Amino acid sequence: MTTTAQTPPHLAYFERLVQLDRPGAMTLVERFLLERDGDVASLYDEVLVPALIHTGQEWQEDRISVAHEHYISEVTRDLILRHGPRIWASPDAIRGTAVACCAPHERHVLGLMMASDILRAAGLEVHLLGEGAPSESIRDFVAEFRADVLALSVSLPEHLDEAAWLIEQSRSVRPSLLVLAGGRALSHLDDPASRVGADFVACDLRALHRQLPSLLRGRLPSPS
Ligand code: B12
Repeated sequence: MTTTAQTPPHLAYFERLVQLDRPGAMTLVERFLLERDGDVASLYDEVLVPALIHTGQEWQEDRISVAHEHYISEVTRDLILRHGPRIWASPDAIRGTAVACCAPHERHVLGLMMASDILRAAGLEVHLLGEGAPSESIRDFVAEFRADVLALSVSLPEHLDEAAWLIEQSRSVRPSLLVLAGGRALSHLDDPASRVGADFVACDLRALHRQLPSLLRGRLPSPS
């Protein structure tokens, strides 16, 4: 593929990384952010997420290798870590705590990292546990640190039952917990929140950003 001025930014980003042009991909992202007044949520929604989905298709159709797909994921992880903090609320605006993790056995963590940045922008201190923590340990962590919010990500349908169990367990030790969930496994369901017992499910970051103020209202001190 040749990239032109009309090439959608996610494909231009993907193409840079197919050529192992990491500096080029980073420059493209910087330019995108400059044009969007530093809107990191748009960077996620319009560049990084569709680029990852495209990467999955290219991998499935054997046009890129597994190693290449890992490389693209890792560069994308670096970019989330680099640009996400631009939108975090300042430390004096923190008014609640969230624990963010993948469902047990789930390794797809990039969506959770992006969602965590949206939560941090809304004034939550997010303790990101990432992938691989066992359910009992997550439950105990939620209780010990008196989390206000549990943010859970589940990409593979075979992890839905464990996600539901984790949510039930976490609620049993912390009844006031607000449970937010997202991830590919929930995106095709008719009633995803009931399937896992979450209060709210968002499969795109705009929906999360829009709904957060009303979801948090009454649970956390109002922003001053
Ligand atoms: C990168 C990747 C990997 C990487 C993950 C690296 C990492 N550190 O995250 C690795 C290599 C580990 C991997 C492994 C596997 N993968 Co994979 N992977 C992908 C790929 C290409 C991108 C995933 C991604 O980051 N997507 C983008 C994110 C941002 O999307 P998202 O998670 O849905 O998140 C969005 C929303 O859902 C929401 N959200 C997410 N979490 C949360 C949480 C909260 C609280 C909220 C509010 C919102 C929210 O916000 C995000 C932004 O919009 C996808 C392709 C695709 N279509 O996604 C395949 C894909 C998901 N993988 C797939 C498969 C099959 C696998 C493996 C089974 C392969 C194998 N044989 O080993 C393993 C399973 C590992 C496991 N146990 O989890 C399939 C899944 C098919 C299915 N059954 O549904 C896909 C779709 C590829 C394909 N086309 O076949 N994978």
